[in-house]
Amino acid sequence: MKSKETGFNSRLVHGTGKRDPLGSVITPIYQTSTFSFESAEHGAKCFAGESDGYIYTRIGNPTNNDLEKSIADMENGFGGIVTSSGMGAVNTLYLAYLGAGKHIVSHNAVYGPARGLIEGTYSKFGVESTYVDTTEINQVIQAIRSNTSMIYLETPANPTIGISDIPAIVEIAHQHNIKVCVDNTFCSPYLQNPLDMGADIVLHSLTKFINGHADIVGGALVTKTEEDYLKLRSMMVISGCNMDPHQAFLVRRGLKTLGIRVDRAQENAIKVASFLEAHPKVAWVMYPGLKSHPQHELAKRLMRGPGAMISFGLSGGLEAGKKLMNNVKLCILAVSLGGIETLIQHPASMTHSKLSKEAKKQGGISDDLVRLSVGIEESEDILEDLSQALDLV
Ligand code: LCS
Repeated sequence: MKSKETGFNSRLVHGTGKRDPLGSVITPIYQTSTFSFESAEHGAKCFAGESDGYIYTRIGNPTNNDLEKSIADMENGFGGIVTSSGMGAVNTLYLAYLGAGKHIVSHNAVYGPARGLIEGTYSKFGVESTYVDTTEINQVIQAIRSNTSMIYLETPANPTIGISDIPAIVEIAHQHNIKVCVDNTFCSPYLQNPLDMGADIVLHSLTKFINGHADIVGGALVTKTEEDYLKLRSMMVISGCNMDPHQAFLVRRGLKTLGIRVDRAQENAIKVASFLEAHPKVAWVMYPGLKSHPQHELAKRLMRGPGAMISFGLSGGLEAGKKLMNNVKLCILAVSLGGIETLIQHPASMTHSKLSKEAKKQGGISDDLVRLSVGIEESEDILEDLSQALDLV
């Protein structure tokens, strides 16, 4: 294990410092479903229960474990678990901590399917939920019940970019023995470490900034304690939410450049947000780096930078937004985020389309909301593209 004193980017590149026994600089892809018991460390034949080596890839795989250790290290956690997708991580978490009669409190603007899974599926098994604006601490306090077992935050939230006060919510939650999980996808561990603020579990869609190249889907959970780690790992294994080793290899490769990618995308995003805020056809912009963001000061306290995600609305509303999205040339009209290319999308009809009208309204997912995931292209090119598309609105 590399010392925590080593800088973030060095730890990203060198990982946990454990080298492959054959000297491969890059952790190889162990593309196998099963492992010979004979090859376990003992050097002799052994049977399940006697083996301390790898057994079966759903249970554990060296390529996956290398990624898990690196992500846990980035989040200053006890241990990490990688999953088939971000939603695989969400489902593993819910399965492990929720059950009939249990209650979850969450942000009304979390990633749509993370809410949809509770309201559409877990509710059938007796799980109760309350969705509030977790950027307002009083709403969180009022939502807590005697059977609340988890507070699930997403900050900044998708797609409203609202910021929740992690340390303040953790303090209240822990007084009631409630676990706090934070979806840290929008920041990545480069910009925010929720476990250091007291959260119990951190969740990531690795599909986004951590992999960063829009070529896989994946998820991760990192825990502060061994107890939570074992609980989540056994649930991931039994529910079959495991990652494939080839997927893990690609994510590990992407992770190495997380710092420089986020630095560059964020540099661009700061310019894009200022450009949009000053544009006469833009009605509003939500970006943590702007003084106009309602939680600008809180963002500066929790995050090491404002990130690369921006939401905005045009004065001409939905129709104007559609024209803008149909006329961009460099930016790509697509869902997902956190990759090297700038993506633009319309949450109300795309990522959050399955939510009820009422849930969208409650969560502030307005029809005019356009979401930008700023990439690492030349900032001048992104600005020029948005400018020419806005001229056509
Ligand atoms: N958490 C957040 C904050 C997300 O944005 C997403 C996906 C997930 C979890 C789920 O991860 P996945 O299973 O897709 O790896 N967000 C998407 C989005 O905004 N556009 O497309 C997917």
